[in-house]
Amino acid sequence: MTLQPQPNAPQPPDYSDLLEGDDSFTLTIQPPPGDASAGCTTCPSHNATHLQRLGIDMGEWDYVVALGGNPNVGKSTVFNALTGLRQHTGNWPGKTVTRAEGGFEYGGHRYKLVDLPGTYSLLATSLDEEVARDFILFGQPDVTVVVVDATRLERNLNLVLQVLEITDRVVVCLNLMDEARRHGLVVDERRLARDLGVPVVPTEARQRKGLSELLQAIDGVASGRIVGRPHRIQSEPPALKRAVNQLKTQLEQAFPGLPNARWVALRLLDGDPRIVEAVQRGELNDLAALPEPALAAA
Ligand SMILES: Nc1nc2c(ncn2[C@@H]2O[C@H](COP(=O)(O)OP(=O)(O)OP(=O)(O)O)[C@@H](O)[C@H]2O)c(=O)[nH]1
Ligand SMILES: [Mg+2]
Repeated sequence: MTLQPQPNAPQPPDYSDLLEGDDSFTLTIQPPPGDASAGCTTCPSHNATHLQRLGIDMGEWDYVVALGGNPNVGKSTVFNALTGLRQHTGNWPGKTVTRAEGGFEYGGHRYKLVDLPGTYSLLATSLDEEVARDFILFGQPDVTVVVVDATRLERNLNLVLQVLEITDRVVVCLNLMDEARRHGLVVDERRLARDLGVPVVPTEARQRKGLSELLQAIDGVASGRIVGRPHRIQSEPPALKRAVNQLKTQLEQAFPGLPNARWVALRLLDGDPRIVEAVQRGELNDLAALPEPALAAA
């Protein structure tokens, strides 16, 4: 990642390193929905590349997308722009306290989008953080979009790196780019994408800028056209590796189908009281289902 103290013309994102089996795939800026130049809104080719906001009226969906990130970085603003719903937004942290769900259609697929409370870490300390953590870890989203504040990258990347430890199906939404510009910060998003090994899409969600590119990246990762190759910590001491593997096997036997058993094993070894309790009570598989999602206002 490079922060340069002078503004540059924004470069189109380049995910060529991450593309799998489709060399022809390029990121092009689509006209915004409703644009008069967009052509006939009823023809299939239009609908294949344009966003249709489905609100709470999702019906069946092809993919589930989680929207995670630190508090107050614009997650609900992105959620509202893509679903047409009106989740509470405002300029202070902690507005979203439970998960909300809405839908959209893009690229011929139907998506369920899940707006999560803000969290600094997957090592949750508050109830809202647990809601986010549990969904990212156990809700088995097809894509996790981590929204980050471009003006506070270092702090925000902590969560990104934790999420990259558990899944490679990640898109980083580099939001508040207008604020970064105002502060004279230029983020080298191509370098960041290369360093992280997943797509990084600059956005200004309040102005609805960059959302076409965000949708293309989500669609690419969901469909498998874009395959993330995150850099992970390799230097695990052999004793830890043995203990984790042993515990992981036991967890998988006790909770068949449990996603991210390795992460749970690490938390148990660390003595995380909530995870210890969930294991003792046999509730581990229920974590992602609690609490019920809020129905966002249409
Ligand atoms: N300047 C600017 N403001 C933005 C942008 N995106 C969102 N905002 C504003 O940032 C504030 C926080 O946005 P929210 O969408 O509520 O943030 P959140 O991440 O859902 O917050 P929590 O639910 O509290 O974690 C709101 O005032 C938004 O209008 C952006 O790209 N640029
Ligand atoms: Mg929110």
